[in-house]
Amino acid sequence: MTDRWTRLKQEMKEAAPSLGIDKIGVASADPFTSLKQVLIRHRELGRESGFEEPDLDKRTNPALLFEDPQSIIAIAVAYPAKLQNPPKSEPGARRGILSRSAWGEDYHKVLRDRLARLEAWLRERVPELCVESMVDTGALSDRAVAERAGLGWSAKNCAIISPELGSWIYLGEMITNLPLEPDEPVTEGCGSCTKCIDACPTDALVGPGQLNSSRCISFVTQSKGMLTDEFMRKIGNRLYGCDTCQTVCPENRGKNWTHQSELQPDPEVVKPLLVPLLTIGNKAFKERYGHTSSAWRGKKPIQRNAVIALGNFKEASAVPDLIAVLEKDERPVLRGTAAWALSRIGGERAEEALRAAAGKETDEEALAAIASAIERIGMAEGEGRNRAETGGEAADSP
Ligand code: B12
Ligand code: SF4
Ligand code: SF4
Repeated sequence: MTDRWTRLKQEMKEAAPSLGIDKIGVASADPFTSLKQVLIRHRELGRESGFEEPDLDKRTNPALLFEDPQSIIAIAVAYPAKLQNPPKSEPGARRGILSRSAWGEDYHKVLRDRLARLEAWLRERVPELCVESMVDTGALSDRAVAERAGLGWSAKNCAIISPELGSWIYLGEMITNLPLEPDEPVTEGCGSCTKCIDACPTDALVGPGQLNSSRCISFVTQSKGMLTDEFMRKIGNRLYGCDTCQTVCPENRGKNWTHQSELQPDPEVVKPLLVPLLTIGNKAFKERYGHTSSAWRGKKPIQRNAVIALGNFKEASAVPDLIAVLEKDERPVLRGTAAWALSRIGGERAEEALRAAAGKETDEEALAAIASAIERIGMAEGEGRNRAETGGEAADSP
């Protein structure tokens, strides 16, 4: 005879689509002992991003987060990978791109909603239910929980890849007092493929499933300071996040999930014109981006990345706009980055503006960026190249 908990688990999985959940699995709430060793080593090697929960005991021991935990229910919600009728990025109208994880409504909100629906569904059947739900910002490793619950395998690009859904999935979980039988981890894996490691623009994937976060473009786009020349070149036209190690993945071929209405993108928001972003006000930024997961670091990193993208496109028509940033923006990081972009585009007007700015700039870091920009522009001219006429490199356009 199937017992109450086996039946409940079965019914819960059957109910998943009606709760807006694409896959559900159950993990034991035992400590994540081997993960703890991995996280200790990860920290020792300086590979953390700083966005993780710092307490490694809490990260790996559900009993420190919940009294007498009996199981963890892991959920996955699938998101789209393709834009319908994407607006063209072309000379005079260059565009940047937000990573797919920032398309549509902020996934934290969407997954919290799904976890709340699941909790209500469970409570109707088990009134004594206790849960602690989390998405991304919770203490647990969402990927480690998902892997243990059989949602997918832990892949070489670090993502959890579901055999049915691919890696375009958000993860969340709920620690519970329900003694549900754990699922088995999936048996599929990456095999001999290394496409993601080979494609990573900064060699941030230092081994299978091992990321040096400080080199990951996703992290770099979310940082707030002045970037190095190497990172500015490699960002391409990414405004937030990076999808390269997932777009090249054969497991994602043909996968584009369009059934979650809140997660569908507005192409003009996720592939926006770059020039208007340079001067977007706080109110307009909040209206356009406030509902997406890209807004959590504020508008400054996105604006800095827009300046970089124009430089990478060598978009000569944007020179006056970039000069305005160089001369008038209140933020030294934006002024310094504009100097870099102008030097990448080149031309007399850019050079004149840089020389004038060098005489007026008072911030040390911005001044150093202007000095390097003047040097770079001089060198480019010495080589006799008209850089303003060469086409720029773009990345990750869907
Ligand atoms: C910090 C963080 C980042 C950092 C660092 C990412 C990283 N890989 O460590 C930065 C800002 C770079 C980042 C980027 C991205 N992130 Co992020 N991020 C997180 C966060 C908050 C913590 C991750 C973490 O602790 N990493 C430390 C590593 C060491 O542990 P882990 O990946 O959690 O666990 C794995 C390893 O320990 C490994 N492992 C275990 N034992 C062993 C043993 C060996 C020998 C090895 C090699 C590995 C290994 O297996 C575990 C399970 O996969 C999670 C949310 C959460 N609370 O967990 C989201 C999360 C991982 N991010 C997510 C997403 C979507 C992204 C991006 C795709 C966003 C984008 N488009 O730009 C990129 C992908 C970059 C990448 N290749 O990983 C999703 C992943 C969904 C999925 N399908 O896997 C998560 C789960 C958020 C969510 N709730 O949906 N992220
Ligand atoms: S998100 Fe981009 S930079 Fe980071 S590991 Fe993947 S491909 Fe490399
Ligand atoms: S690209 Fe290949 S190695 Fe990388 S995650 Fe996909 S299947 Fe695994």
